[in-house]
Amino acid sequence: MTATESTGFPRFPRGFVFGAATASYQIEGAHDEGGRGPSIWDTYCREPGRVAGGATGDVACDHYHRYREDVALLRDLGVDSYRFSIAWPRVQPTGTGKANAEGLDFYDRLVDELLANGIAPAATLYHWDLPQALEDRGGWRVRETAERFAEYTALVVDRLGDRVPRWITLNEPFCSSFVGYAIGRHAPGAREGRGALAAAHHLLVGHGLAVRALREAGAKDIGITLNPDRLLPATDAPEDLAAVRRAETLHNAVWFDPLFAGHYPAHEAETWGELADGSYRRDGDLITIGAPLDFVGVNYYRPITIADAPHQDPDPATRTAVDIRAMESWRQDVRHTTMGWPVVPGALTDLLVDLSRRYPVLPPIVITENGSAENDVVAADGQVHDSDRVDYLRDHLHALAAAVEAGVDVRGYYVWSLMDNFEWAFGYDKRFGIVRVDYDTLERLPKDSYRWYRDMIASHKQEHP
Ligand code: GBH
Repeated sequence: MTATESTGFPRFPRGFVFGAATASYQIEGAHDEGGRGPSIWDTYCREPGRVAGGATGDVACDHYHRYREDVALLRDLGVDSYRFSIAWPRVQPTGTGKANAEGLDFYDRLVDELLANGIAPAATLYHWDLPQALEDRGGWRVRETAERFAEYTALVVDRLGDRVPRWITLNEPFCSSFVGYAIGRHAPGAREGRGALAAAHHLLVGHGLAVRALREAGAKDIGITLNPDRLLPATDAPEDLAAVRRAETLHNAVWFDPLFAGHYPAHEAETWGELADGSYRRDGDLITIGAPLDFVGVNYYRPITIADAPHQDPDPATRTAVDIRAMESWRQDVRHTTMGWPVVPGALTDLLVDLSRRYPVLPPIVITENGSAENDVVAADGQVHDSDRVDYLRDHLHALAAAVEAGVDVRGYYVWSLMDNFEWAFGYDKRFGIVRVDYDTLERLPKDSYRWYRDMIASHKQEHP
């Protein structure tokens, strides 16, 4: 029996990358320092009733000032790579024009600190914090934002390209478009079907233009992070199966088809009616969007059970987004995290096997987020014994290893998240970290899950010296 078998750790091939992930608005704070301009999340958080407890990212984890301490935590964890995001409004406070040097300086220091500690930076260019000034001109509803995104990307890669070995253009464009513009649970909080569909397309175009800017600057390991969902029908009734098909278009096909198959989904019209014709789409866009990638990032948390629901919203695209969200129904047979999300590790294996079958030209997969929000408590011994999170991570890593075993080309795994942080509309109520953050003192406290992940990485390194 090998060391790994005796410890029960999942096993991965040599060269598999282990990491941890965060995002700028969720951890940085320092919202008005270093010349940073306001983002759509600064605005959204200030609108009454949008975010639980009226929370904002003004201070968050104060990572902007404490990044050295956070990099030390990453070093002790033993990760190969750290996925963070760059705040566009730090680099361009109004989303256009020349770079704000002070903003880039922060990421320059962070990148150097990571490299000095033997950790490979993986930079996400857009994790939802659009400069407010661009939203005022239409945001992702308009093509101009895609063009601005490519210019911003060029400024970033010009400064950091010599030291950042891995790039991610967008994080979960599904959220930036449908959750932001149709469901309204993310900034900018709109409820417009057409706006959301235009946003989806412009995000994809922006991604393609950014890939071009990165390649022109000589960047190598380039990908996009998506959140494909494993969708299960509540029953075998034809209405539920049709609802699953609509949800497939919305959650999966509208992203994977143009990126990896060169066309928009065939069933689009069934989902969005006449809005699918897309006056915002231009000849040549699919070529731009389909620029070859080195990997596809997959964020995975839970499967979604879909049941048909009565349609209420008159706008076909808003209706699909909103109704499908309403269709999520809870399973009674499994544990749920504090997000209310069912814990079904096997669905990760199935999702990945399915994706790789459906898209024969899919590039290698990297899991760019996976983790769980749990009811953490600081015990009498001063520690957080988050055994539910340890179980979640262990079971999902085993499920991932099973996908690799089944022949899926998976190259890495980033846990969400390095530390507790601003969980968007849920504010600070939900804790996803493997490190606890005390929001009064801003002290960091590694949890049991941090130690479990550290030991798992160490055992992998022992097996593959
Ligand atoms: C990821 O989103 C994010 O990339 C990350 O920033 C986040 O902290 C993490 O997961 C944990 O949530 O349908 O209106 O209720 C995961 C996708 C997006 C799923 C928001 C839940 C709620 C929108 N999530 N969504 S709504």
